[in-house]
Amino acid sequence: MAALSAEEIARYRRDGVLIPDHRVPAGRLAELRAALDEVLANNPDRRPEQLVSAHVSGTNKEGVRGHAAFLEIARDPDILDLVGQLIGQDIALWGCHIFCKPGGDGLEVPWHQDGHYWPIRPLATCTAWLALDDSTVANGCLRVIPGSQVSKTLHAHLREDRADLALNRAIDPALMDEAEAMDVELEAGQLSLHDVHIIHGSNPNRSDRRRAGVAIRFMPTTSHFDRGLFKPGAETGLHIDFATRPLWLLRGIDRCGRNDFTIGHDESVTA
Ligand SMILES: O=C(O)CCC(=O)C(=O)O
Repeated sequence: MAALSAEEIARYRRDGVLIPDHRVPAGRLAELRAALDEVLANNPDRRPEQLVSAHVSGTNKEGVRGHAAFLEIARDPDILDLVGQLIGQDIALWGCHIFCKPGGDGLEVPWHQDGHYWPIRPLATCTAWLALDDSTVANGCLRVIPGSQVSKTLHAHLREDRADLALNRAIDPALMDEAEAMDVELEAGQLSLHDVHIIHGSNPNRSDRRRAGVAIRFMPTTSHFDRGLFKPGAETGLHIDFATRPLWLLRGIDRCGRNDFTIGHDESVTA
């Protein structure tokens, strides 16, 4: 079992982010990178920072042609062991978003809290952000404000419809201090874990090296994925449809008893 120490768990609770001592094996990483190449080739009309539901193969209802390799990695027992120590052993997979920033023109991800957009009540999610390329300050690694999740407050976000942003909602700058930011630098195959309430974002990629990562979204099944809460795509500028988004029960049982694990699993969509 991939295990976090008591100190690491305490650090995650305090900071809202953790880089566990874990690496995806080289062979697996190579498969994922090949799958990424296919997803990029199959979605030429979609910005590569906006590849939502990349784990759903075929043409999914959110318009992205994903790849089963990303579903496979979401089922990885080591990753589930790590996540389970943070959110409990009843785990649902509800999302998987590739953020690939090409060298030279990779978009900025504005400072935001994910919880702002997500129809999960009570709001609880751990994201495993797996680096498919080395992710560094130079190529626009993930940045977080450690501790910003502790109060579990969702702060006001402002709408910014700029073509150079990967999302169109950004936290009101008066409500945070960028000087407190921590750069989450990772080598390809490493991952970070972050809490649903943490303030995070990333700079544009001004280097000539691609920065790709996949954000795998896990929630405890004590929470309800409430499909009716938001209108499709209304909140983020992303093409998302929570009404038809498939969920997978990966461990344990559906504790709240209200999650629907059948919707969106039409064979032609997820096969
Ligand atoms: O990959 C990035 O730069 C941003 C990731 C992000 O916003 C997320 O995982 O929620």
